[in-house]
Amino acid sequence: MSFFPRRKDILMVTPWLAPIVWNGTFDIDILNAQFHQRGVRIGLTVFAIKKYVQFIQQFLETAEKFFMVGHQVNYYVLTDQPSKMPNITLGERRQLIVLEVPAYKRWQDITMRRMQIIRDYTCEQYVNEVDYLVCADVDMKYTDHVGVEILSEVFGAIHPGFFMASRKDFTNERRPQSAGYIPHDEGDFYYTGSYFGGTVEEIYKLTNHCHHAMLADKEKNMEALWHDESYLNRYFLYYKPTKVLSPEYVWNYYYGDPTVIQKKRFIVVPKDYAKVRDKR
Ligand code: 4GW
Ligand code: MN
Repeated sequence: MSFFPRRKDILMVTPWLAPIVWNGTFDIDILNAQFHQRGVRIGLTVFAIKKYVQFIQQFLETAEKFFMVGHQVNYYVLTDQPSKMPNITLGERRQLIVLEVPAYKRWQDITMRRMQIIRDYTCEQYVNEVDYLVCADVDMKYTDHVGVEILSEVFGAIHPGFFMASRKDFTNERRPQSAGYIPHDEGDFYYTGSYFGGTVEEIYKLTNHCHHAMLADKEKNMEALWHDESYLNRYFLYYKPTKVLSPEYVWNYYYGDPTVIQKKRFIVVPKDYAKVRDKR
């Protein structure tokens, strides 16, 4: 029955013919065989700066259970407090690499400067060690399978709050002067800033582009509405992802438990804002 669509309740392919990855649309055994044949190496980058160090243990422990099981994985944890990194026993062919990075004063800079830092480590280190990079927020945990089905040249994930929204309601940057600008009648999906990835080369291009967009705005004393997420959305409008992850891959129970989301694979850990955030 291979000529019948696997699911009829969701969009399985974008208008530019990139797969949208949903539960039930792929055969993980075929994909695993293909990626094992190539001996693929995967890097997972995650930032744990200031009070966000408290999220790293659960992030890594759940990644050990669900993220790319059976494949070679390098965790790159970028932190201002290397001594606070947990001691975790990792599976075979999995390693933890802690990289010390500065803690910017403003939280907007902490999140936005991730683009610059990833870019810099991409040519210095990642390119020698891995084939693909997955870049994630740390205030998350894995709760179900996330494997090689997500990998492709460059991929983004649909924000869980916007997969049913119309494009005029996407929270894109709407000021034409901003380097994150997207007009009301443009934009394919609203992508989350919490999860993206691709080949090391493509992630170099993506992070370099987003970093320069941020700098261009800074020159004008501007900052896009949702910071790095806005620049990422603008990037994906012009450089379309070759795979799009459904919100299964970045679910947030704040948006409930709709039946179309059959699996919640990677979910937002609710934050006690008073404990993790500064007042500024
Ligand atoms: C407000 O006080 C802050 S602090 C907002 C973000 C902060 C922050 C973010 C931080 O102090 N340390 C840190 O490591 N981050 C990293 O940026 C961390 O990886 C986090 O997951 C990512 C994005 O910030 P977020 O998760 O708070 O953003 P949302 O709420 O949009 O997921
Ligand atoms: Mn987050």
